[in-house]
Amino acid sequence: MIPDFGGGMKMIRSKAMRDGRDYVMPEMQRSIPFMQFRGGSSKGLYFRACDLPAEQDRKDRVLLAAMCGNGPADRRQIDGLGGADPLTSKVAVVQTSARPGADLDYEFIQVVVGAAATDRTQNCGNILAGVVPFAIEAGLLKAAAGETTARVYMQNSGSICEVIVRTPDGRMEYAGEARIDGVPGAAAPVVCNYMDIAGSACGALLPTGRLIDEFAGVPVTCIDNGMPVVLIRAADLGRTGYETPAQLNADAELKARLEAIRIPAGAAMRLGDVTGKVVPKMCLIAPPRQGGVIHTRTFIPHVCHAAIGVLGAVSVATACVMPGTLADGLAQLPAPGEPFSVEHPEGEFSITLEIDYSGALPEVKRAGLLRTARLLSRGEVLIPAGIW
Ligand code: NQM
Repeated sequence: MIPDFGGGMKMIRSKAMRDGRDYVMPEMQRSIPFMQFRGGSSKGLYFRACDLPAEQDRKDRVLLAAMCGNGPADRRQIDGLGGADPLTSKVAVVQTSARPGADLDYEFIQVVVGAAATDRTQNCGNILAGVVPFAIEAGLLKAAAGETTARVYMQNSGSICEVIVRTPDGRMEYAGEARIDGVPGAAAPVVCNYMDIAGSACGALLPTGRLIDEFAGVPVTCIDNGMPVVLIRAADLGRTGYETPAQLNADAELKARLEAIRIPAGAAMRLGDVTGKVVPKMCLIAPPRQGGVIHTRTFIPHVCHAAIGVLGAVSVATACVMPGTLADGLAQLPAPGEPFSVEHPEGEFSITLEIDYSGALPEVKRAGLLRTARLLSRGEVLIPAGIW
């Protein structure tokens, strides 16, 4: 059963000794119903929009309190439910959609680790994998018998993803045989078909208007097919692209060079001053070595991803099909109809691209991929009442 999704105030009473006598110290906390899901290779808190304040500043204060606690920036997020890592410091806010052609609206919020700040510039395809299961569990969406298909409107990017989950007897099924790299074991498949995601945050697939740019003396390809990404050949920075994330995370010189590229690249990609933002992602590319299309190491943007983000991988795969990008020449394209396998530190990420070759440049009309998700916990998160 789902928890009581009513929310509300709770009086938590504690005893304190003062002047040798017992006093009851009232401390007001507010409870908010939530669920926690692993979505793909990320993890986050999922809320119904109706259980949060409608006004954005207040909503952000509430979410920061739930994730990080009630105080200044804390890398450990010790006073909240956040996982102290960019991949586990994520929030989904879901509601039934009033838009034609959509069943659910999904707002993604990245809680910036160590900054006590939220960022909505990017979307998240991993957390999206938990949205339909959450909507079914929380009573926002009625499951069909056997399989449920829902069209999710992604508020951050203004685009649609069609999601298909298994619902035998009209209930979410989590157990299954699907495996995705970066997640141990197997689970029921969550099929995600992204439509028309070009220019999700930047307004154009090639936001600088060019296939190759140069920033801080380094050639790059800036692309946004669902996620703003700056592609750089690892060799151009004196790296192989096969280093482990731990090695790259310890590489202060590389990180400084990436940031020196990222700031002007972000401005050229129409993202403004990206100093405190989580986009664009910085992706080192190298020739494939596991039978895939290309090999990657992605900084999101200051920590090297253990694998690769969903829409980050779609943007990289898209650059691979476009002649004249930095991936052109490195990428080994699959046979027609075969998936694009984007290699990453923990394995690979397969994407099926539907491509229209009729224009001057190939155009990706649809990106299909497989994720899994699992409900991990549900209940009430408590925040100091004064914050609401
Ligand atoms: O690219 C990490 C993740 C992500 C985002 C990141 C994601 C995506 O692994 O769609 O999934 O790039 O910040 O969850």
